[in-house]
This record gives sequence, C-alpha cells and structure tokens, in this order.
Amino acid sequence: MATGQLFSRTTQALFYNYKQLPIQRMLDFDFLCGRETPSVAGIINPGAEGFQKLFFGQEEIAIPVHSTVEAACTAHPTADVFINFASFRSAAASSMSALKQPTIRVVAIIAEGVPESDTKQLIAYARSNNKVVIGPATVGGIQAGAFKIGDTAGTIDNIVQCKLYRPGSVGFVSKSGGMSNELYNTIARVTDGIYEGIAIGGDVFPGSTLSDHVLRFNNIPQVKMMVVLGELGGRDEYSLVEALKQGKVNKPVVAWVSGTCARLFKSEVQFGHAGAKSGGEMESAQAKNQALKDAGAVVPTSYEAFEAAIKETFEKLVEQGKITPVKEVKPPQIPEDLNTAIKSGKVRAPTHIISTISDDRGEEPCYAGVPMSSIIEQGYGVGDVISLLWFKRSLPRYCTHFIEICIMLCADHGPCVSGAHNTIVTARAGKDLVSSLVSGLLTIGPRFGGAIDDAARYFKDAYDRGLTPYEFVENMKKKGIRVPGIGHRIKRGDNRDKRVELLQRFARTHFPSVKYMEYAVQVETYTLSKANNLVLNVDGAIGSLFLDLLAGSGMFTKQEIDEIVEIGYLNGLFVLARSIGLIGHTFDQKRLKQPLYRHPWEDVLYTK
Ligand code: Q5B
Repeated sequence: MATGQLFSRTTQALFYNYKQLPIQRMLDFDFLCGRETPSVAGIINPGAEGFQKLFFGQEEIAIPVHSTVEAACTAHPTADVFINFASFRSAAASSMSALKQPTIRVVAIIAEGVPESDTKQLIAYARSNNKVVIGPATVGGIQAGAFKIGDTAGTIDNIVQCKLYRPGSVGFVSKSGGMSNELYNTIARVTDGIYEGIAIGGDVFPGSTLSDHVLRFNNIPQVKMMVVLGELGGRDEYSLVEALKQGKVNKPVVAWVSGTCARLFKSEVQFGHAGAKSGGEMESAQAKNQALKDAGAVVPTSYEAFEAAIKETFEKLVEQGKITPVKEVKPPQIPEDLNTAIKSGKVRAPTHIISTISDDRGEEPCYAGVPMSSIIEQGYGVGDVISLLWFKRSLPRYCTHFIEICIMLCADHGPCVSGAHNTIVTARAGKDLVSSLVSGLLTIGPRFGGAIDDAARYFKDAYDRGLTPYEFVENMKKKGIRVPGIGHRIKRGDNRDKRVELLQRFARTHFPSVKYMEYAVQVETYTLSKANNLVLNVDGAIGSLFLDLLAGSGMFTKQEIDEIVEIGYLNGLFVLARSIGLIGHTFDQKRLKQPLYRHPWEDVLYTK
C-alpha cells in the first residue's frame, strides 16, 4: 500500500447506508476546512433512489441517493472512497462490490463483528488490486483540512479544539478509534497538529495495518514525524518493528502499545476490541513496546509520558529546522442547527401552527388536557371524547349521552340514501375504503344530512327574535329558502321519523329546557298544515335540540353558543355518524363481491 496520500481537499466519497449524522458531520468538516466541493458525492441506500437534503455550510444541498453500489459508482466516477456504514451482516458483501468497482480506491468499513473469514477475503482482494481497506470496526480516519471519514474526531467543537481544520506535520495511526480522539487532542497540544490520522480498527485482521500506514506516511513529504498507538494482542506491531529495523522508515516514530496493565490480571484478559486480548508473551504490551524501542522508535515508559515524548520529538525537529510549524488560521463558524440553538435558548423561532385541543408530546396523549389514561380509567365514552376535542370541555353525562345517541341514530339509514348510494357505486367500481367513504361523505350537504347547522341557525334566529312559526316559515318562503330541518323524502305526518321521536323523548326527560325544540315542533305543526311531507326531520331535531343543550347546560356563554352556531359544528355529528354506516356499506359490497355498477337505461329519461 505504501504509495502515500489517500485523500486530498477534492476527495469525494460514496456513503453506504443513509446515516444523517455522520454525513452531516463530514459536510460540516468540509465547510470548516473551506472545501469547495462536498466530500460526499452520493449516498447508497439499497432499494431507494432520489435525493437527501443536507447542509453544506449555510446552504442546503441535495445529495443523490442510489440503490446500488454499481449505479452510484457509474454516476460519480471521480468519487474514489467508499464509506461503508452497513451492519456487520452486510458490510462484507457491500465492501466487496465496492472494491470490485474500478473507480473505488479506498474502502472504510465501520461495522464491528464482520466475520474474520470475510475480512480475509476483502484484504486479499484489496492487496492484489492495489486498493486500501480501513477497518472493519473503525471510526475511520481524517486528513486534517481536507477529508474526514464519517464520525472521525467527533463533534465540530472537538475538531476545532484539535485544530483538524488545517494540516499539521504529524502522521498518526492507532488501533482504537476512541483513543484516536484522545491523541488528536494530545498531538494538537504539543505539536503543530495532525496531517493525517487513521484508526485501523480493533479486529484481529484489520484491512490495513499500523505499519502499512506508517510506511505510507513516510512517503508523504508533509508528514515529518509519526505517532503510533498500538494495543496488546496480535502481532501487528512487529511488522512495524521489522520496517524500522530494515530502515524503511526514516522519520521519527513515537509509539506506545497500551494494555501494560494486563499483567496485573491472573488470567487472560480481553479488552474492548476483538483483537485486544493478552495472548502469549510476544503479544503483551510490554514485549511490543520493548521491541519497538529496540528497533529505534521513541517509546515512553508509560502512557502518561507519551505526550512528553511526542512534544520532545516535535521540538527537536523544529530545532533542526525540519519542521516550520504551520501558521494558525481561524476556522469559519459552522452555522448552528436551529433545533440545537432553540434547545440551548440562543434563538427563538415563531411557530407555524397553533393547536389547543390535543397534545401528544408528553408521556401520553391528552385530549383538552385530559390524559388518555384518565379517559380510559374513568370510563369516558365517545360523547366525552367529542366534547373534549370539539368543545374543549367535559360536558355533563346527559349531554355526552345525547351526543352518543345522535351518533347511533344517524350511523346509517339504508342503502338508498345519497351517501350510501355513492359509497356503494364507488366500492363496486373497485375503489378502496377511503375513496368509497369520501365519495359518500361528499353528498352530505344542505339537502342531505348537512342541514343541521342551518336548522340551528334559522331556528335560533327566529326564536330569539320572537317570530311566530307562521312569520318564520312565510318569511323563508318569501326569500325562497326551504326551512332547513323540515321535510323528508319518505317520512310523512302519518309516518313520523322514529329517530326524531327518540331524540325528543330523551331531551324531554333529561334536558333542563327544550325551548328551541318546542319551537321547532310548532314550526312543524305549521308546515304539516301545508304539506304532509314537511315533517321535522332528523337534521332539524338535532339542530334544535343542540341549541337547547348549549343554552341549558350552563357550560357555554352566549358568545360561545353564537360562535358554535356560526362556525357550524353540528353537521360534524352527521358526518361522524354516517361514516360508520358508509364504511359498513363499503365492506358489505366488497364482501358480496359486487361487480361494477351500471345504471339501467330504462331508468333514464332520454329526451332532447
Ligand atoms: N318543501 C329533504 O324534499 C328535502 C321544504 C319545503 C319549505 C322545506 C326537502 C328539503 C330542507 C333540507 C333538510 C335534511 C330535500 C333531510 C336527511 C337525512 C336522512 C335522509 C333520508 C338520512 C326533501 C315538495 C314541496 C315543494 C317544496 C316544499 C320541501 N321541503 N318547503 N321548507 N324544507 N329540506 N334536509 O321530498 O309548492 O310543491 O313547490 O330540502 O332538512 O337528509 O333518509 O333520506 O338519515 O339519511 O324532495 O334522513 O324537504 O320535496 O323537493 O319535492 O318538495 O315541498 O318547496 O313545494 P322532497 P320536494 P311546492 S334529512
């Protein structure tokens, strides 16, 4: 692998699996470094295509999403790094298909737990095709001021703290991703910073080794010294020892192998990484530190002394004139995400919607402030829920019972009424439940079922103004308006609507006052004297009785009653109730496997 640079300020990657946070962190890093192009050219999200919106500095950009590795590589032939955020189950297969693409040069595998046999195949393929694998089980790597893999180096604050937004003179390689963050900090404190940092991952078989990267750093002119952090277990460090002994590395190497404490344990110890277990003596941290020291690396006596050793080595190079410490630059400020800024109280933003009836943000949803558990535990019914969500208050039981009676009585009125007919025809045309339902609901209006509000408006106005039924009906006639709530296609003076009788009986027994209903009955008496079909219908009964409920319950002010009537709440009762029947008709037709409806010619008058 030892050719040199893996990345540059123009390197672009393909990102496998849509993970919003690490991609956004890469783009924020780009902005911090003053890159002109985003480092993520495309996203591969198996089975999905399109675009993902992300921020590049202050601007939103749309990054193309591809469903396969092949499609992404064809679309972005200059993107040569493949960042694989697949799970351990699919990481090997997707990494192999990336390695097989001629455009891909570097593959970083983040997943832990990739089967070792799969990793070995990836390594063999990569080596024979002159490609580089970083990982598995890695956070990735970073070239300061140029390119960053996924979550490497953590938050923007940490990246700024570690001066990773501009290149320094130190090449750093570590097994551990977590510890590399620690070392980025240490190196920034005592040197002019990182040029490139790689975490090779903690697996027994890493895709690329410590010595692979040290030898590569040795070929990069900007890297003046190397820092290596190994760990107990495995023999990877010995290939570095060999390289040092053979004189293949001519820049200073400061190294430490962690895990010296393993000797304090009586039995074999497995640390966090799969590869980090104390095996034989050769694999101990002590043996590896000694071997590195003997081969010429600067090896401190403890991890605590690591920082001082790095500092000393760096200062020596500066004294020798081999390093001219880089000039400090001030990185740009990354715009803070609105949500983060709001959370921290730094900014405020106007809301776009106001809602007063329900809230699902807490532990349980609330209807008008009443938690769902109270609604269930206290045995609330549908009438109570309607009173909370429509009227924003708990109404007395007789009121909520009345609402429930309205719902039950209006749930259906057979297949021949306008709504049911439409629903049946729609269901028979093969349409779905929602289409069949709304097709029926759309017939609800001033003639069919939707006369409740107007009935309430006109009866209230006439009663409150003290009009006699005669004056009221004749005034309406003069204006050419049919009295809402009066008249029915099949009900007659001698065949009254049972539903109306039931509602009236309930109200007479439970309501404190039924003055509006009695007025409607007087209107009916007058209209029946004109024609036998002009009965008080179910809309008229509900409209007048709801006026009595609002006025008699003592739960509403006069203004609130006017507003309810004005806005028109009451048709909602019919809409809600009849939805039950219309849904039933849809299921009925589907269950009966009814064919497409066609109206018979004989039932149409064809005329010119
Ligand atoms: N005339 C309901 O009419 C209907 C008059 C009137 C003065 C009136 C009609 C009407 C007001 C709206 C209303 C709700 C269209 C009805 C419902 C739910 C349902 C349905 C179901 C269910 C019926 C004959 C003569 C004419 C008219 C006069 C009629 N209504 N005058 N005020 N209100 N009502 N809708 O039978 O002199 O001959 O020209 O619009 O309250 O929808 O079961 O089916 O649960 O599903 O077609 O119950 O009353 O009568 O149009 O032949 O009129 O009476 O001016 O006089 P019809 P028409 P003239 S409940």
